[in-house]
Amino acid sequence: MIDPVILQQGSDWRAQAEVFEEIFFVFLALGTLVGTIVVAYTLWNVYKYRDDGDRSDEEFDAPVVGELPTGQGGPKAKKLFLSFGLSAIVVISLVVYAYGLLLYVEQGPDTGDEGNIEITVEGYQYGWAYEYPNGHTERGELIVPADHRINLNITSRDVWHNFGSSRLRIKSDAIPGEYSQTWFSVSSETVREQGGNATYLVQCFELCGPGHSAMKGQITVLPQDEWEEWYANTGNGSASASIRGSGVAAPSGVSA
Ligand SMILES: [Cu+2]
Repeated sequence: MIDPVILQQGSDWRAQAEVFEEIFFVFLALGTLVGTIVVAYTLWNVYKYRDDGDRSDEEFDAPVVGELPTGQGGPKAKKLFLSFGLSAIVVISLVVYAYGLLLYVEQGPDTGDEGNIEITVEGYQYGWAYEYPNGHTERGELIVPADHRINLNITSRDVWHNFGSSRLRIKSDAIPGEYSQTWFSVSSETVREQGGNATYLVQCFELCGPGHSAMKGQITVLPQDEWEEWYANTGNGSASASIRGSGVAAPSGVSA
């Protein structure tokens, strides 16, 4: 059922969380650098042009409102255009860079649609229901395999909700009669690091009624083989009951 080549590709994808962390770090680093330069330059000028009582008023070349400071043969204007040019380069580069990454976040990795798992998420007052491609439904806990792109089609049964998981950096509206899309992917390394199954808290991010704060769920990511075993048994209900909360696959042959 699952192509091993796709699995291989899975480890090269970038999760949304990684992308957002990179954007955050780049903006923080650049902001700190530019801020340090601007503040240092300002303080240096404050010191350099301080009033030490030596200068008479006649020598003072005050700036004139509405005029570019070109009166002194150009050096001041050069400085103005240099700082304006540098700022423009920094801002334009950041816009292009962030826009490119956000397009990736929006579209997700190109998997040729093979191996992707489509899940329908339905919010209701107060909880989450999930429907798998084989028609199996779960409440509260979404169980998915590592190294796959999980596509979520999110909707609502009653009022506006918002499906999100902070650690996965995903968040999408759940609106009655409409479907919004998002995706996520957790690598098998992450699952291994977290001791065999990775769990992520799901919360509602749209005030939807008195039970809003209790509208929680969980995403559980299992290793490929464990998930397949679990999924193969979802038709009869027994495996589903045994895995809930434990994150451990039911022993094979337990059904029948
Ligand atoms: Cu809600």
